Amino acid sequence: MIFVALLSLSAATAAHAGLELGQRPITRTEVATVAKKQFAEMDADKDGSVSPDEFQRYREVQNAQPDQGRGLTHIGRSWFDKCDTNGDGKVSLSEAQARPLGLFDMADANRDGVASLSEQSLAMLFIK
Ligand SMILES: [Ca+2]
Ligand SMILES: [Ca+2]
Repeated sequence: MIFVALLSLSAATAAHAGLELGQRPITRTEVATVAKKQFAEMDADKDGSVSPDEFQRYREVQNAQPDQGRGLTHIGRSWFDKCDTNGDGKVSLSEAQARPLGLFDMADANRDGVASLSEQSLAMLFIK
């Protein structure tokens, strides 16, 4: 049990680090995949939505890790409120993906599905 938890934690950390802005080109598919993985980690009871409690627990685990990724898929304190766009008190997978994908689309100025390093450096002025 603990081993599995540790495994999924290190995977989460790698995923966060991988989508750090300004390191390398990022694809739209990657953003969707990372957001989906984070969602699955947060949805502890696997009922297909993240409740405020599940979000809180995820944040506690995340805060215990020293090096947190920033950027498109960063899960910050206001993540829940920003993602719950229909205001039903839970975050669905599509809501969880909509935000990072929206940020990605903003960065991907030429709409080729890849945020190049120069596109990201522009986007960093707006995101954060
Ligand atoms: Ca849930
Ligand atoms: Ca919702």
